[in-house]
Amino acid sequence: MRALSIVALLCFASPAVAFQGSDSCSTAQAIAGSGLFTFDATSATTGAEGQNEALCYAFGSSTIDFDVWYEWTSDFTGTAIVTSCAGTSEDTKIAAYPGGGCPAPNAAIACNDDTCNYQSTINFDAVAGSSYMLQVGYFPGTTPSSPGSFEIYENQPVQNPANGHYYLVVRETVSWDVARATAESMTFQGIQGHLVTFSDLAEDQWVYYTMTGGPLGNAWIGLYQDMTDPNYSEPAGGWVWVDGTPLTYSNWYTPTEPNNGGGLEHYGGYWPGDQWNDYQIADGTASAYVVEFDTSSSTAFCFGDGASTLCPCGNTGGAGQGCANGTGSGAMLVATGSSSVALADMTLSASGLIPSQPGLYFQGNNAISSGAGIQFGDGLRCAGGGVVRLQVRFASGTGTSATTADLISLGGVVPGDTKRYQLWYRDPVLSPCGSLFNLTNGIERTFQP
Ligand SMILES: [Ca+2]
Ligand SMILES: [Ca+2]
Ligand SMILES: [Ca+2]
Ligand SMILES: [Ca+2]
Repeated sequence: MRALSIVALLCFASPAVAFQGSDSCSTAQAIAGSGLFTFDATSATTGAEGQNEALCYAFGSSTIDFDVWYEWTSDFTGTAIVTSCAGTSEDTKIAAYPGGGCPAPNAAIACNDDTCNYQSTINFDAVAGSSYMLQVGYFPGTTPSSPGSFEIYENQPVQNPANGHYYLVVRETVSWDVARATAESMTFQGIQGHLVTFSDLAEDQWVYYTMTGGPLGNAWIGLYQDMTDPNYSEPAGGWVWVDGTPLTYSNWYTPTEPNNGGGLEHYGGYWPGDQWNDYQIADGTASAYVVEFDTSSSTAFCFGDGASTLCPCGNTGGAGQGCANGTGSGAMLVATGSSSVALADMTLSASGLIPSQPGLYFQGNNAISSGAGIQFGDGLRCAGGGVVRLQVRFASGTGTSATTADLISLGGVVPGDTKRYQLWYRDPVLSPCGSLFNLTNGIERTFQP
């Protein structure tokens, strides 16, 4: 009985057979939630509503031929994407209106003709439980020849498994400076966004081809020409990334770009085919932009520099270091790798240690004394509370060491955690205060999925 009822439920819920759209908005097909929905306009007529919307104007016409209608109820509050990009090879046009029956004139909240080849993608702000009228039809003069499908989903950042960063495509035609400002006003999991920046071809291609399941088309990226840069020259000099990422990799459309067309092209974006063009700032062919959310960086804290908690015997270390050890200066701890729990590629490393001596890398939940630390041995104890011993490592002959273990697993780190780290190391001969051990500065990091 149980197996039968699950099968029955699956059949009933399958949108591939259940929905084809209604020829008239007055009898719009009710659909709900995210998923794939079919449309069949092969016997549809062109209705009276939604035929003169300013938002629908494209290639000299606002009409949507052979339209079929749905009333869609959202199950999320966020940006709804409705797209036919993967669902048909025909020349569609899609519009959305407030729910509750046939729309009034000029009530469209989104409309699109071509996003990916001749197929269409719209996005609009949806509220859970609210309904919206969706009009799926054809570019004027095009005759439907077969049924197709469209997908509805919430636009959320997607994680790149290679670097742990999250990326979001916003389908909106805005100028480059508006795209940049909007990207930088967004946050995801506590991390500020920025227009996408590329470190290498792999990241570039993942964004263009993989993250949305198909070629992205023309879209802004976080590249611009800094006319105050000493290397500025037209057309190729002075290009920089918005976030200060070094421009070590470029992917201009060859051989013609950048060409500073019209003398005004100083903003970077994709051209079809995963290559870049220099555009004017308000070039209307860039119909999307890509936002990137890096993983969080680490923050160093609790220094033996005499500015806060004093070192135990006046053994002040240098800037950014722990208290001075037998070498005469302090040891410094840094973290590398991402703060992605899934990637688990974080490494701690230290320099300025006593050569060949052991040290214990450890994790704490808290920053002691609000991050100022307390005196402990020859140094300051910065991390405490729920201490986890991570790994013992011996320093090299030049006083450096690094972890080799999976710190995420050892530390029981889950997304959203903030952890503090420190290295406690031996100083057996020239220990300035005589306790024979010392510590580095602390490192604090907040983790993402
Ligand atoms: Ca189209
Ligand atoms: Ca990047
Ligand atoms: Ca230029
Ligand atoms: Ca150009």
